[in-house]
Amino acid sequence: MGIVFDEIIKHFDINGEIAHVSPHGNGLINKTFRLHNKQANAPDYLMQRINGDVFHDIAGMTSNLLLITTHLKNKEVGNNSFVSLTPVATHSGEFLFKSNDDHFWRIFLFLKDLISFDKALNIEYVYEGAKGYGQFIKEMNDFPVEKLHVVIPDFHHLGKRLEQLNSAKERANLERISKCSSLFEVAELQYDRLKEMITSVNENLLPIRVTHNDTKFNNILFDSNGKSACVVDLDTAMPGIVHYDFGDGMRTGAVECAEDENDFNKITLKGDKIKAYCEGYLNPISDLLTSIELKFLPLAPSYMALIMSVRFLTDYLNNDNYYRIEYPEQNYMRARCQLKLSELFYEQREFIEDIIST
Ligand code: GN1
Ligand code: MG
Repeated sequence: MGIVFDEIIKHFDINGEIAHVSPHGNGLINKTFRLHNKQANAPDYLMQRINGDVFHDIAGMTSNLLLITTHLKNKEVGNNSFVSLTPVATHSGEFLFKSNDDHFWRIFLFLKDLISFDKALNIEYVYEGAKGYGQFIKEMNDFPVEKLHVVIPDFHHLGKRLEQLNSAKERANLERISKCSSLFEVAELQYDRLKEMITSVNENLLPIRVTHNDTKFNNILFDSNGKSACVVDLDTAMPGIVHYDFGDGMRTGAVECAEDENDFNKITLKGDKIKAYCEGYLNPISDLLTSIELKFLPLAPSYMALIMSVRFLTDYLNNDNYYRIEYPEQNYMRARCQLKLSELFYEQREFIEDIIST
């Protein structure tokens, strides 16, 4: 991609000497690279180019990152398996560097003993991944949420996401619109089914906490014993409701299929995974959640799968200018799969309620 990495790396306060740079991870928004150190006794690093089309408040996002990682660092003591990300400063003490082509870059220490997975390997990983995200809520519970910037306003506001879809429809090409017409109908139906929760969210009836807001299964790192050890990708960590994290984690961590599963028959749910996810997530925070939070928790996976579907659909109609795609119809496939999951999770709401209440 013609990036002169050395020109960026040299501005950061790193140890050793970087031998080579390789692409890292499966994020859809930022570009991520691993910096491999030449010196065995010096660490590797993780370098990211922040997507400025998506993130307009990069200063606010970096302020959040520093506040959260500092807070989590203080919690590491006595918490032997849970670690925080470590951002690396530039020589002038900033945690960002702007390159000549106006891109923002940042660097973290690379956590070489920890690993992420796009899908849970087995039921223990479902439990542990969920527990890691629950732990994040717990550790941030004594942090003053008002100190955090709202990095992307209305990020998980379903009504506004539907409005964006409707305005994308007005501009989209007819072929794409007609391909999606049955999805539009199902999305509206799901929206109506979730109305009570949506109204409660819009009326601010649910407690605002520090939430991660992007709890995909691959944003949790595991140690070699399969224990969740670190929550990564804090870009959208900001004030939110616990349902965003619980729901988003469930739609990726407790399912059988990929986010863009093409084979409709493979889009299924299994009770044991849902159960493991609920139990893992609630383990660290069962004493913390209020009755109104618990009331809407069973609808959260359906809510989050619907919002993802609407966002993927919007991007498909906008000719794929937001999410990274690997094949032409990927956003359509993602939208179709997430909509199906929204329906399936809705059917599981009583099952989830039973697990939560026992
Ligand atoms: C994006 O880049 P990544 O994979 O961390 C998106 C999330 C979506 C996710 C869907 C800022 O996250 O909201 O859930 O893709 N992040 C942003 O896979 O839009
Ligand atoms: Mg992300």
